[in-house]
Amino acid sequence: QVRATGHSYEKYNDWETIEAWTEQVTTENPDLISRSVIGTTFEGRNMYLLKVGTAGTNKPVIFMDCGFHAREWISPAFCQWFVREAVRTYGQESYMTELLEKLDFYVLPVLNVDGYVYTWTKERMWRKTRSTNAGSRCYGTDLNRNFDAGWCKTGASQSPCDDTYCGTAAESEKETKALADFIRQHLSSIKAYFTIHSYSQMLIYPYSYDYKLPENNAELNAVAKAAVEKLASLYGTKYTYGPGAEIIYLAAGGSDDWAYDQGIKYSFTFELRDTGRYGFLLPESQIQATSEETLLAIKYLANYVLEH
Ligand code: ING
Ligand code: ZN
Repeated sequence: QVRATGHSYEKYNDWETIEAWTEQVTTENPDLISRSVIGTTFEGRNMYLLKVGTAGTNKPVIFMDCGFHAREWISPAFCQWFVREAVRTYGQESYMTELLEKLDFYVLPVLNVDGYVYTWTKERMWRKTRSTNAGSRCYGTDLNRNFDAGWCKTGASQSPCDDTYCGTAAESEKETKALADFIRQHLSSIKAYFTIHSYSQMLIYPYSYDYKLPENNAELNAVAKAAVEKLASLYGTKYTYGPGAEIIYLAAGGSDDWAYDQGIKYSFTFELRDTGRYGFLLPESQIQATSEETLLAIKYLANYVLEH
């Protein structure tokens, strides 16, 4: 058995440590967690997915991913924190217990594994994947510009050397394809989609590829407002919320817009702490507070989805 030696929920963990942790946390909590591999990355690493919830058939599902962008280290740290809090508080805290009995969380701790490894070994501010681009010396595609949602129409680059390069086609990246395939295969049970990024303290919902509003805009606005109020209740951290095109920028090919257009009516992008003082280099001393406040918003949203 592989041991996650050196793993800490209050530190940023390298990929080897996170990979070992996925195995250990699964082995130690067999009644609540199962692990699968939904695909492999460009460089051949496994893409792990943890299913978190009590046994049961036909349970509704909430899908959550972390680590789209390599340098946003607080994101994988939050996914790990979330899984630990789920198993730690199950049977102790009524809200979490009820959630885990009534639904399953699918948690993908790191989507862009190759990029994440690269930020640890070579270049801390790397964002994209590490795939090669024909006819260019530059590497990588922006996974959050690679989904089939107004693909590459706006707020994305067609140049492989840019940070927002959209790829040669929608789902050209193995990581995008594996995630999209999994979601398509589980569409009938997935009730909500959460994707965790940093930074800017925002709760974003569709659309980002166009100024049009989602059909349930009024509902999403009210739910987002309540979720950021929950989040702020712990440490006063202020979030803005709204449709991506309005509150951040026009950007086509994002996973939240794609998931929404697949029929997942509760689709949110979180931009965690901070607002720029440390930016992507958020100190490890803030992992606990960031994760605890975010957990409140996620639990609120999960409960809302369960009741609607
Ligand atoms: N921000 C997101 C990005 O991919 C975003 C913002 C959200 C764009 C949803 C499109 C859709 O640019 C970060 N920090 O990555
Ligand atoms: Zn991001």
